[in-house]
Order: sequence, then structure tokens, then C-alpha cells
Amino acid sequence: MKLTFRWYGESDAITLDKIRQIPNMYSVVTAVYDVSVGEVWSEESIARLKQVTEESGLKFEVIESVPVHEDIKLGLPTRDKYIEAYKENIRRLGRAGVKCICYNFMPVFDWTRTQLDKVAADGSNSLVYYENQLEAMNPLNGELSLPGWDSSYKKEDLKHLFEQYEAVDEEKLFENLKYFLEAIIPVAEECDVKMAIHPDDPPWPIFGLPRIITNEKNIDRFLKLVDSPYNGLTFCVGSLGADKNNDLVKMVAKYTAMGRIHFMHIRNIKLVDGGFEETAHDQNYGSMDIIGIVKALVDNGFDGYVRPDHGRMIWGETGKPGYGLYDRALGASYLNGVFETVERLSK
Ligand code: DNO
Repeated sequence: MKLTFRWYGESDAITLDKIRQIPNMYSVVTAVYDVSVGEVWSEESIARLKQVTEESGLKFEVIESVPVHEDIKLGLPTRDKYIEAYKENIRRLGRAGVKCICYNFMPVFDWTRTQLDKVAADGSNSLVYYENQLEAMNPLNGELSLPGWDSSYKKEDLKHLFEQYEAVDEEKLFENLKYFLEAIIPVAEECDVKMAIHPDDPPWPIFGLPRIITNEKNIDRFLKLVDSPYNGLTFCVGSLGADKNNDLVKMVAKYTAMGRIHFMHIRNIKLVDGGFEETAHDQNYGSMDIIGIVKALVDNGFDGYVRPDHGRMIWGETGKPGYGLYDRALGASYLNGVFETVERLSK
């Protein structure tokens, strides 16, 4: 596996100098943040990211994310121009040495939590999702904002988007995803860039909006939409694991054997009545079988990218919820240990 770490570019308080000191660190996972969704990324911005990353001794091989414009997900006539821009981004990133692009196909909102700083018994705090808190949230009042959400939407835009999505059910969303993949995967093949869709987090519809990358059946269907190794997955343990019906060890083994997992997001969550809580990465703190998942990867010859995912806030650190340094670095170290042990024992 190739260990990676998400880096929010030169304005990130967690600098490359710090990231490169984490044992076994291979590449950053980053993006160009100075353009709106749907635009072509400038060659200069890409070159700059590559240059500073490589100067620090790290690789520039994984992008998270090139976001997909809502018109593509909605299947509007204007989608074609955004798809052209998307293809151009794949070409430009491929030329810069990028090997894997993570993206998602969640309508309007990316990952969603109901509280960002739930304090645990040990004094750390983390992100949680409780059904009853979600029911009390109204995304249309424009006041709600979460770290994963596009904050450029105004109240009126959101209302309009919700109205447009009334015509899009799961079937329609699958159709729109197919149209998108049929256009971009040939370009990804040509440029040797693996596309890796991120599952929906949480893996069920929220606020009445459809979500489709949620379980084994739907992922099987997704992979067949365009049956190419370039049409692959970011397998996010914490996202898919929020649904207890998902057998993650089985899914990881199967999709790794198929050569379709390009990127692993590995973190732990604890399933509780009516929701879940993000915990330390270590096996015994949450409900995920982290060791079983790593074993499924190793047994099936996984050689893709792995990153520790959301961390808790510990040691008084403040910053972007889920994306502090300390607990993600502990997560990285834990994952190194699990991989090393499982690899060694499997020889
Ligand atoms: C959350 C992240 C997601 C992910 C996107 C991919 O922390 O894993 O926001 O980057 O869904 O497009």
C-alpha cells in the first residue's frame, strides 16, 4: 500500500514539513481550491501544487476531489460543457503525474454529520451523526454549514436545487452517472488516471435527496456501468460502515480481487442507537473490523493508496473538523502497524 495524507494546499495549517515526518508517508492527497465547481483547473495551479509537494519529498499522485457539477448529477442539458471541463481536468492532472482522482456523486451535500465536536470521556472530541439531530436540521434555512459542503450555495440556490432534484430518483441518478462515466472513463484510460468514486456518507438518502453509492448491490451496479479498471472505488470504511448491513471485509476482498479499489479511506466509527460516532482509528474503539479489512486487502494483493481519515481533536488541537494533524497521524501510524503485521504474518 502507499500511505497518503490529505493536505488542503498551501493555506493548510498542517504543512508538508509536518506531513512528511509521519513514518512511511508517500504522497499527499490534495486539490486545487481556487476555482469553482465545474471549471477547468489552471495549469499554473496544478504545477505549483506539484512543485511544492515534490520539493518536500512527497509525491503528487492523488487528487481528492475533482468535484462534479450539479448539472451533471441532475442530467441537465448544460451538463456537456461541465463534462468537457472535467475531461480536461483529467488530462491536465494526468500530465502532471496524478494517478488517481477521487470524486463523489452525492446530490448537493457531501459528507454530513450532525455535530462536529462531541466530547468523549477522555476529553477528545469528534464528529457524530445522530438521526434525531438530523431531523431537527433544515438545510434550506441557509444557516447550516458543514466542512464537507460547498459553502458557495446561497439560500435561494439551495431551494432551487432541491426543486430540481424532485425529478431525480435513484434510477435517474444512476442514468446520469452512467452518462458521465461513459464520457470520462475513456479519457481516464488514455491518460492512465484511475477514477475512484467515494461512497455516500452516510450511505442513505438525506433531506429527501437520493443517494446511490451505498451498498454492495449498488456498487456492483456502478462498476458495471462502465466495466473498466479505470472506473473504480475509493473504499471509505467509515462511510459504508455506517450501515451495519454492509459486510465490509467481504466487499473489500471482492473489489480488491477485481482490481477496482484504487484508494482506501480507513477510519473507525462506533455504531450507536440512532447513529454513529467517529472514534480513534484503532480496532477496539469502534465497530469496524479494521484488521479484517487490512487482511482482506493484503490477501488480495492491494497496491493502491491508503489514507487515515477523519481524526478526533486531541491534545487541545483546533482546526478543520476531522482534519487535524495529531489524531490523523496516530491513525497513520496505527495503519502502518496493522499493515506491517498482517503482511509479515501472511508471508
Ligand atoms: C470527507 C471526505 C469527502 C470526500 C468526497 C470525495 O472527509 O472523505 O468529503 O473527499 O466525498 O469527493
